[in-house]
Amino acid sequence: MPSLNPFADIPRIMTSEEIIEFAHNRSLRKNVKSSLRIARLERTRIREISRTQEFSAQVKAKLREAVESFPSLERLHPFYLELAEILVGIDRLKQALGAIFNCIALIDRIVGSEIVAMKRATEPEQIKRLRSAAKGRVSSLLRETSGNLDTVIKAKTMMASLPGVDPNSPTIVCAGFPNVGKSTLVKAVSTAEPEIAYYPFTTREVIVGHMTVDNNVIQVVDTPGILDRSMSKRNQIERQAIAALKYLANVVIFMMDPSETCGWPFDEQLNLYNEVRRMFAVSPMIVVFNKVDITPPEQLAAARSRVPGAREIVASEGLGVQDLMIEALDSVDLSSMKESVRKYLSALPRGESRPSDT
Ligand SMILES: Nc1nc2c(ncn2[C@@H]2O[C@H](COP(=O)(O)OP(=O)(O)OP(=O)(O)O)[C@@H](O)[C@H]2O)c(=O)[nH]1
Ligand SMILES: [Mg+2]
Repeated sequence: MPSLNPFADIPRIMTSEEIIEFAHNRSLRKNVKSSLRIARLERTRIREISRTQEFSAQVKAKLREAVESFPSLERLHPFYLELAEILVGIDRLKQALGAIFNCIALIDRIVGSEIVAMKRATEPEQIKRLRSAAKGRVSSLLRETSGNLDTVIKAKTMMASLPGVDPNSPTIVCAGFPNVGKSTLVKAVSTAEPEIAYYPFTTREVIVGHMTVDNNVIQVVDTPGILDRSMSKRNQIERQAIAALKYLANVVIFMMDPSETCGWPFDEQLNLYNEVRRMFAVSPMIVVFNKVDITPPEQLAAARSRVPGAREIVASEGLGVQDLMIEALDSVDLSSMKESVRKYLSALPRGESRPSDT
């Protein structure tokens, strides 16, 4: 099955030096049979022109492949487009792809003029020099564009490592401050295998897990923690979480840690909650207090008065998780599946052996 990530199936893109070496080797393999009755000058001419043409054709094919195998930015799902912007920069990427494509016509011009000269040459040595010159000029052009190829290679590598998302599956996105227990929840209910740790910034990329219920696939998305600061100060990792909220979420589970053992005061978490609510007013949002097992009662009471109606869970023990997920499904209008989801969640073993995608 092709991957849901449009970058996952792009063939490997070669660097400038790799293309030069590849095309050079291919051109030397080109053995042109010509009758020994033809004079040495003509035999040399036929062989050297043919090798020059082969070198040029191989270089152009590799450049064209780099550009054409790259997913069309115009048709990209907005989540991937935003991630390409965050991780590489769309303008830089477009400029790199355009520059690589322009090289193809330049190569035709360079090689065309050298071949004209080869056709007119009167000495075998002169023809060989002209082939060498053609190869040298094309190689210089490739080296000049090596930064563009490196940009496209880097973009491909970074984008290919992103999770596959199905835009047609209902999607629950879990977000909040770092270390509040987002991954613990996503891991408990889905196939995702995020790392869980006692320190913040454990999750550094968007992770997609699945709940398969009655042949329906629901995506459950774990995100990196976001801090309470202006958008322009947010780093690449936080901006990936924002992109998931913006482009993937049918419903958001916004998780807060009233115990503050995450390392940040409740007030700051509340500021982020209010910002996320404002930014994504269209998505239904469920606010949840996690770690209520270790929250002192007076601290919990204060939190309740600041955010009335927040759900309370202990993600690490599975307490309150079923009802939370059912409410999330209600919000994405999958309420008809409620009973099946309840059964699915009840059947899940705690901890070690959970369903996997493979
Ligand atoms: N006491 C208690 N600890 C919890 C609970 N849920 C999670 N934890 C712990 O909190 C710590 C952080 O959990 P994670 O799931 O990694 O938190 P996260 O929000 O994904 O963190 P980042 O990826 O760094 O943003 C881990 O040590 C968990 O074991 C809970 O309900 N109660
Ligand atoms: Mg995490």
